[in-house]
Amino acid sequence: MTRTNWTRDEIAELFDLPFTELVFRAAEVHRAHHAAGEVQLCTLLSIKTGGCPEDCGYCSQSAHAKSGLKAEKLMDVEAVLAAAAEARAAGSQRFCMGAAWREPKDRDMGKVCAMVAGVKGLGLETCMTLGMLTGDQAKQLKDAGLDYYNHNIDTSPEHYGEVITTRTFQERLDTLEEVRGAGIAVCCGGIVGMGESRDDRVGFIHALATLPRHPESVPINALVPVKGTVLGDMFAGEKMIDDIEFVRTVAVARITMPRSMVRLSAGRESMSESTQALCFLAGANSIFTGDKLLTTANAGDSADAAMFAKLGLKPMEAEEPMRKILPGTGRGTATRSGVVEGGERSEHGGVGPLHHVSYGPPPRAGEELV
Ligand code: SAM
Ligand code: DTB
Ligand code: SF4
Repeated sequence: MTRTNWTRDEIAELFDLPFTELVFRAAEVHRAHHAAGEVQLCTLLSIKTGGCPEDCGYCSQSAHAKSGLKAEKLMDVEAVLAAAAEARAAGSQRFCMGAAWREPKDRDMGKVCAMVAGVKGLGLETCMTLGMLTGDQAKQLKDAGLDYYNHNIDTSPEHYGEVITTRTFQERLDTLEEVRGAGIAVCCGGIVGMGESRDDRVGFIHALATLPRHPESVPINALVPVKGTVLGDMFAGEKMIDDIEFVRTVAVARITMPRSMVRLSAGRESMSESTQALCFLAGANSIFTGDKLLTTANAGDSADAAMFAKLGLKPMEAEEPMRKILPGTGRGTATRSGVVEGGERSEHGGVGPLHHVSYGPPPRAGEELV
């Protein structure tokens, strides 16, 4: 039974564990629910860049920031599909499309839904992040075939107002409820290294781990300091978050949300391979691939292929554990062999550069995920 009744004290105690004990426990939980040597590959595309009316202090795309980013119009469907085809060729499993909107306008929904249907038609999982949604917009996205919606709480309820003033923490939760109500899987996480305290990191994980149902995906971003943003300028030249504290956050997310995919998201470009390896050991099992996130640089496929080879990691091909029980997905049980019992064999993976690295020894026979 997955717990959603974690207390803040329990989460604080996990953070306080000796580091090696915490990572060991997280690795045990990881192995009980996931294929520990497999990492899911996702690719991001900014389908509508810049000019956002929100004032998120970390974001290059906010109209309040002086990042020098030029506001662009919503991309054409064909251009999005071309980028998705490229991502698939590079071995990505999921294509995540992000728009710098407070919320989508109803007049944009037709184009956005066509993007979802088209990307899905290429055999990729789809994820969108478009800001706040009404119930009706969430339903339209679901009908178009959207698998995931990303909407982050970003930080603890207490720290939230220090980072964003134009929308509330509660409004984020309301959109998450609309997404759930429409039957779309939830991707929800946040950012560490925004000047928050340890107690805020406890509150951040607590808010996620006590949602009525855990998010299927939990992206943990390390702040990418962008010049001209409030937070980028505040932390210019400083180390935003200690590596060990970052790994602790990943480990606590893994322990408290055992079946969720924990994504090592923004900030990898400036992270050492050793820190990333510790994150994988502590239960991170998803990354963004490619040279670019939305507007900032990412590690890049060749660096990741080299890291996967060095660490003996393998791109994930099986369906993740929480989705096989999501109503209406028709998915079966994921196993280490990539076979989806009672469902179809995953059609993803095995095609891109990251699939051609040497992965180390195969899993032992009979070892299954659940
Ligand atoms: N406008 C939509 C929204 O805010 O929900 C979608 C796009 S927004 C860029 C998606 C997420 O990216 C944010 O919630 C935040 O967690 C993350 N993000 C944005 N800028 C970042 C940065 N500089 N460093 C780390 N994460 C960042
Ligand atoms: C998430 O939590 N991280 C991704 C995705 N969701 C949309 C975005 C990271 C953005 C990093 C800053 C940028 O490239 O603009
Ligand atoms: Fe806009 Fe999203 Fe950036 Fe906030 S994070 S400024 S809502 S694009």
